[in-house]
Amino acid sequence: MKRNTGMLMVAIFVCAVVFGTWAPTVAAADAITLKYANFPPAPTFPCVQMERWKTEVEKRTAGKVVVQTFPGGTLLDAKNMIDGVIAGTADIGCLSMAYQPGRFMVTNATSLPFGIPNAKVGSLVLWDLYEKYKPQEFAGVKVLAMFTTAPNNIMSKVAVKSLEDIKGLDLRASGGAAEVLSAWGANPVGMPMPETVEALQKGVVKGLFSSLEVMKDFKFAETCKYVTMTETSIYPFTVIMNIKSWESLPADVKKVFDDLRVEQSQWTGEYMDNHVKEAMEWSKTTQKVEVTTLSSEEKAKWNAKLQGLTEKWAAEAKGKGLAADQIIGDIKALVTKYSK
Ligand code: DTR
Repeated sequence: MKRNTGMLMVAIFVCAVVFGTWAPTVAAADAITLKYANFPPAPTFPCVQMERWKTEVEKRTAGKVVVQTFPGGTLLDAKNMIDGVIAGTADIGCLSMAYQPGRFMVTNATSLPFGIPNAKVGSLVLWDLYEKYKPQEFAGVKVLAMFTTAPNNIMSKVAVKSLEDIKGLDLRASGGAAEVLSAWGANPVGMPMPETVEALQKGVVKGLFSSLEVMKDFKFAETCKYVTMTETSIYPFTVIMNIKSWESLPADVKKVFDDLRVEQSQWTGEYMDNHVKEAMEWSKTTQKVEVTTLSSEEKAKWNAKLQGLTEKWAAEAKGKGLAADQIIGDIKALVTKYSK
């Protein structure tokens, strides 16, 4: 009996390896262990992309690198992410630039209303922008990926069908998205995404402005029964690595990480776009969420309110010595290029 069981186990193992259903990544005794911090809960997209990166890295380095992941702010939270990575609390961290807009001026320019149609395009635009400018905001870290959310829409407890409806409405948003809400007359309330769950429950906010996959991932569809499609702006994200941890890596591992940068950025954009569709199907069918699409007449009124935002960002950026007009021109050209 014992012998049969043993034989069976061996047979299963051989089949799994031969047919590729299980690739053993046996960590070498002297494997390099890297701590990867993330701020939102495990099922959300920043953590899904983190697990995908871990899997790819462990596979492509054949166990030479082991990535320990820390979702849910267990190692670093949203606001101390970059400083924690610079200090070495984590080797790698996932950062939402919108939570410190003044610190990440260049990359946050992508959150202006430039009509980025989806997360795939947003991610490719953001990556190219980063590559061209190598902004000072990331001077102390190695950048491993850049990606954006899908466009932001309004999720709320009350129906929003006109500018009248949004006037004075307390909606959660950060960075560029908060500026958009202000321009529409809403009252933006800034806080990192994980805090929004409680804020909605307690009635501190009446809804939020974000990409729509959160309707499912944070179960916002249970409280926010209305979605207003604005498809206005995105949130930029990056994955950064402590510079000393990066420099201590052997050349072959560095190559694996470098080769993954654009691939991972695009993968995340595509994952996000597909997941938004899935989350909205779920929200409509199981949660009876009502979706409002603004008429083109109404949308024109909303768009008109946003005209000053880019100039406002440009004035601030110029004050910081940045080539604001060139950055804006590049983003617009990249959006056109990748939207084709
Ligand atoms: N709405 C932005 C970005 C964002 C979109 N989905 C998620 C999921 C988990 C964390 C952040 C986000 C924000 O609130 O930061």
